[in-house]
Amino acid sequence: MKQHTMLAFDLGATSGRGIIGTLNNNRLETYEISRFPNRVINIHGKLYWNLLSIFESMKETLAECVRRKIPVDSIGIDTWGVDFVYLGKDGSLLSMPRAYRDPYTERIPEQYFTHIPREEVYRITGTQIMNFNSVYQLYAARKENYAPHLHADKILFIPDALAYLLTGKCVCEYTIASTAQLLNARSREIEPALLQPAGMGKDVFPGIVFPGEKIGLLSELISRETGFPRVPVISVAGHDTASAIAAVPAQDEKFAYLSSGTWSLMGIELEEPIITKDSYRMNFTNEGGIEGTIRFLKNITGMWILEECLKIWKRNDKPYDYEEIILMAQKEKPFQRFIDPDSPTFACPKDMLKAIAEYCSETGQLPPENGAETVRCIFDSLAMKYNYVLGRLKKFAPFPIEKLHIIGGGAKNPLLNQFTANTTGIPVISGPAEATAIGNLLLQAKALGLVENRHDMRRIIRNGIRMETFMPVETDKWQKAYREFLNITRLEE
Ligand code: LFR
Repeated sequence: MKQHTMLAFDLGATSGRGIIGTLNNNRLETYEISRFPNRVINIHGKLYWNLLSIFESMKETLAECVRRKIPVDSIGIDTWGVDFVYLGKDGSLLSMPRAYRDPYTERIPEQYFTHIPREEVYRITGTQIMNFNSVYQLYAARKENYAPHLHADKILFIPDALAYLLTGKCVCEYTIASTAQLLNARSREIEPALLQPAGMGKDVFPGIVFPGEKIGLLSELISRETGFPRVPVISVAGHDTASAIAAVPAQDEKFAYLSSGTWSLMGIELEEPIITKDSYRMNFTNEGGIEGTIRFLKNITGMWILEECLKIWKRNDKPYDYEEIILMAQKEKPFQRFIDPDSPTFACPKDMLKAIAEYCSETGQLPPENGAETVRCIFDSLAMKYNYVLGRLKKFAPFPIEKLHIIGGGAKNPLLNQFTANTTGIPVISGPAEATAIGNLLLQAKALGLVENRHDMRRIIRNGIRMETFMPVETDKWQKAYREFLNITRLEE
């Protein structure tokens, strides 16, 4: 078999990366070729992503491949969900994309539900109600009379927007579209009625394409500018979480996954959506996966809280690295205080340390006094929240959940992996940490006809990475602390 080399662009809320993957005899070798910052920019109180800077970094990555003589056969792009850009009639970008943490959607869903009731929106889409979903962003933009919204001819989600900048072709990739709360979960098409309150019709979205289809060739202009050949840009699973889940190295279907990064996405893989009164009440989502699968999952606030604390410590001349943080937490006394990571106070506070301290005071607990106490509180609380969501997930799973696969950057935290095994009482298997990029690369390989299906993909991953298993220990102690966590956070079981 000819050796194939692919380039994955994997964009998260804090950084973007170019990853080269080479598939040779069913072995995938990967390495990072570029890494660039991604951040939110505040302009007159509105929060934006700097799409042009991302685009520039992508072009520099292409030029770097040329400099290093890497013979790339295709390109794929995955990013975070829900955000989008508006294009004008002439195809020009009307503005930078608003960032999902922009408070413009605060209290907007409730107003939207005066047009279409909340239950109805969930019944059609099966998507969890979160105020940053594209449907509410569009409605908020309409209410603001946001000029790009009023003049839009087309809307492209972030991976589609970047593919458009690279190829000039407009598509609406299915997995990323499924985060918008605009898709009909059954027909997998945009539901026009849901766009009406935002004053738009279905034709603002290009036709849906599925992972594995080709979007187009790299544009002649960029090819000339960078020296990079005109290879196909492939529609992978444009949503980072979908790409990550495609890369869960599971052997059978009896698993739950936790895709751990800025967000922690916990769920199961299904053949059909589950849209019931209970899934509505517990706000589980049915996002689109590869090969017709459904990602039945829940968003849990993940490393975001820690990332925000790290930023503050860095500003205060305490630039802790990840290993130090883990060591600090390990040495600290357990279960001194708990937070609910998903409390709205942690969504976008000006000062995360203050937000944690206030939460503790309000719930009758002593606020953390130093970095070690803070990180221990974050890790204890995350592990507890994972157990809480897993308990709910078990009620829906059509199979016994026998293990939890933790993938993504957060999988590199052995302490939290062990805590999670202890609190959930099931084995935790960690890795790959690079799941999003690996999923992206193997979906390109599938589009090129090099692998057959997700089972093949997962076998390649299993053979190629080091996985670690964490068996539950001290479960009684953790169960007791879990009761305490439920008491403090007032979460109902
Ligand atoms: C993870 C993620 C989640 C999505 C959140 C916001 O990076 O894509 O799946 O809910 O970001 O887009």
